[in-house]
Amino acid sequence: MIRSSRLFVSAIFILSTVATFAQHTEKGLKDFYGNYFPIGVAITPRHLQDSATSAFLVRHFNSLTAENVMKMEPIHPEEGRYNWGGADAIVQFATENGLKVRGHTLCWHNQAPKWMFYDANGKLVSKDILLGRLRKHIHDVVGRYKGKIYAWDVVNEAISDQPNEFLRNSLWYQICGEDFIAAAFRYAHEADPNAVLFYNDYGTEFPGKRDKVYRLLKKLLDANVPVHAVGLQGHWSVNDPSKELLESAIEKYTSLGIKMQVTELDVSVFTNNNMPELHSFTPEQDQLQQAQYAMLFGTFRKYRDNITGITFWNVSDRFSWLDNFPVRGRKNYPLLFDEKLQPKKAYWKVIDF
Ligand code: HAH
Repeated sequence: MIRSSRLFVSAIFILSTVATFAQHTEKGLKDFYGNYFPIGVAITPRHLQDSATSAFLVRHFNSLTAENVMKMEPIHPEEGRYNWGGADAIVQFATENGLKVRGHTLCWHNQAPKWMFYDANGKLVSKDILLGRLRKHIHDVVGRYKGKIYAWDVVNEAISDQPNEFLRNSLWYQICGEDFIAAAFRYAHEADPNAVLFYNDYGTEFPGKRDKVYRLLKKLLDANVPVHAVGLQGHWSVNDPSKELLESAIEKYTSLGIKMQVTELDVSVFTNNNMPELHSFTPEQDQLQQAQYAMLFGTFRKYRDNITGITFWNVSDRFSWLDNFPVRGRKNYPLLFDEKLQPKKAYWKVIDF
């Protein structure tokens, strides 16, 4: 009797050890791409407080980006005051669990604090003052995570969407002209000479924007500005981009001799700005999304020598920034995991090669 219950206890022990082992070794998305490139995801520090979500992150991803907490306004809301908490938590979690971190972003026209551009009398500051503030910001943020954040989106979205305009008419541009771009890269390189420095933008596959991004990169490289790579945000849809446009963009950028990443991938199921009558993921959307994800990852694999990372913008269809953009309150289903964190059909397409 004693002997059989001991046997029973040891059997349970062995089974539970095997189960734990299986759980830890269950393959995730990143494992299928181990010989290709890291697979990342944009998160908020809150994801790390929930053990089921953090285990899910570690299973599927080997790189993290902060969706918001490293942006200029959240991290540096007043001159001389920083909110390090969220950024520190993400970097610490990544370090403890062996994930890489991409920093996002150091110089952008959105989510930049007002104080950066104005003096005490509410007047726009001079170019010298603004560049001094930018330098201080970049040195403080990049310096704090030196050696822990391997890549930075230094400048985000500086190119204009207007057909007859080259650079976006932001406060950065109004005050500094185009010089703020080269300056931002130089400051980041001073602060961490080993960090890989990116110019990051959206719509980078469409010929008008693509040619402007190419022109900017070429100009920076010709002037020996330390720009090392281009980030295609990858806010795409079930229709866009086509394989042809994606390939021609990849070839055009990499002809400059720089690396690239897809930094903010999602595939919207909508192709217009209408509010649908039905808030659900339809079988037609599912089919189109599977095909689009299969095409995208097939292309990424083909260009593995040039592509050094793919990062998803948000974790699962439970929440996406696209639930509120460009149409507020329109639920989207742009990611590889559903609202219960289960893999969608598109997931199986992405790992089927
Ligand atoms: C991105 N912009 C930003 O890089 C990222 O920081 C943010 O969290 C979400 C999306 C995409 C974008 C935009 O800001 C304006 C128009 C189109 C696309």
